[in-house]
Amino acid sequence: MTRTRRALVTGITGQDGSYLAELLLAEGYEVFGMMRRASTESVERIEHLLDRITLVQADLLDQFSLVAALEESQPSEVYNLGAQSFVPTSFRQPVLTAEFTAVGVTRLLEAIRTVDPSIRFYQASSSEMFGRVRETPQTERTPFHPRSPYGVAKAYGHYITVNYRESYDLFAVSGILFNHESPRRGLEFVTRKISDGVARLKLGLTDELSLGNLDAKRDWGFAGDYVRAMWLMLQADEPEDYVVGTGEAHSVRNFVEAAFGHAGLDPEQHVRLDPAFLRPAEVDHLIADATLARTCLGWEPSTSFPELVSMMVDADLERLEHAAHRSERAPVATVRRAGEHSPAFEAEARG
Ligand code: NAP
Ligand code: G4F
Repeated sequence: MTRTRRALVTGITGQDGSYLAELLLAEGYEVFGMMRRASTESVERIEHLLDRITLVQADLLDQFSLVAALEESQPSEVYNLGAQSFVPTSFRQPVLTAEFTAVGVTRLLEAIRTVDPSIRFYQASSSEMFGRVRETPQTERTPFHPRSPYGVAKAYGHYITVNYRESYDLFAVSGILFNHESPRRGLEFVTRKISDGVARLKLGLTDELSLGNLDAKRDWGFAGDYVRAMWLMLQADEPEDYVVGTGEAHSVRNFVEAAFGHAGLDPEQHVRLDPAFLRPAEVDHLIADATLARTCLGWEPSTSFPELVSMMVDADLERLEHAAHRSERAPVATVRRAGEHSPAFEAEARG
């Protein structure tokens, strides 16, 4: 009799955690999700899965809680998606970002080494590590030049994963994933901020959308496609790191035009440039060469850029219309974060 495979997912409450949990359940896994303690639970993205997954309380800051989470769940696969993942916050809280996003990886790898070194480990590395890019497009061999404390922390997490693979023979791999989005994306990330803003404009809930650098280019895909790449990486015969992206780049301006166009709105009339949303150092242009993932894993993205934009705008329209019908106030995407508006930050942004 074959035993049900078990997976432990850190960051289960996040965008990717929710899609990965769905995929693992569909593949027949018993899914354990690691959640940190909070005074109010943030299970919105996994509410529909709560009767099919087991939540384990632990924190990437706490070594013993990680050991206990592994002992409790006894997984054969661990997906480390937990991180402080918002780049502007990493400029505001660089030390905490390093604790979660960098050293947290070592804590988890140490816990695996202690509890069960046969566990297969996936690390959520990021295209943000390429930063000021050394070549275009970026592959697994492109050198890193991170441009934010987040990117630096991810580079540490990436190399410690490689190091534990080489030192201790762990099946530990990194997926260098380019930006991936969905209707479940956090409201502060630019794509969701735009789709939410467009929906609010369309419904007459606001009359402007404030943004920063419209010239930055990203290789944007659909998160649902990308979690499949994570899973495929842990099913491979040999541990290997992979770049995952669509191979197409679009500017923030392109995203704005597509989203406004989809809703029949004119960006010229509503988009306001606010220097407070510029960053101390920017990543200008990311584009993936995912040849290795295509050839070795058979991975392909299934969602085009226009499909992604339409999906996100439609979902936000539906959500806000539904909320209006229930006479509820929906969360506002354009909340001003204290850190993005400090005098020093704004002065630097204005040059
Ligand atoms: P996300 O929506 O921001 O989710 C991050 C998750 O990490 C949340 O579940 C959060 O829990 C959890 N977390 C934060 N600090 C933690 C701690 N100290 N202990 C335990 N859990 C903690 O991010 P995502 O978009 O799903 O991304 C998943 C991972 O992929 C992240 O590591 C991100 O850096 C990386 N990545 C993302 C992209 C992308 O485009 N989305 C691209 C490349 C790499 P709470 O709910 O408690 O806050
Ligand atoms: O949506 P963003 O905040 O994502 P960013 O910085 O590319 O990071 C995301 O992708 C990484 C993968 O490369 C992940 F590792 C990371 O965890 C995260 O998921 O910003 C995208 C671009 C930036 O160039 C930013 O300057 O959009 C530009 N932008 C312009 N106006 C804005 C805004 N970004 C935000 N968040 N808000 C704005 O108003």
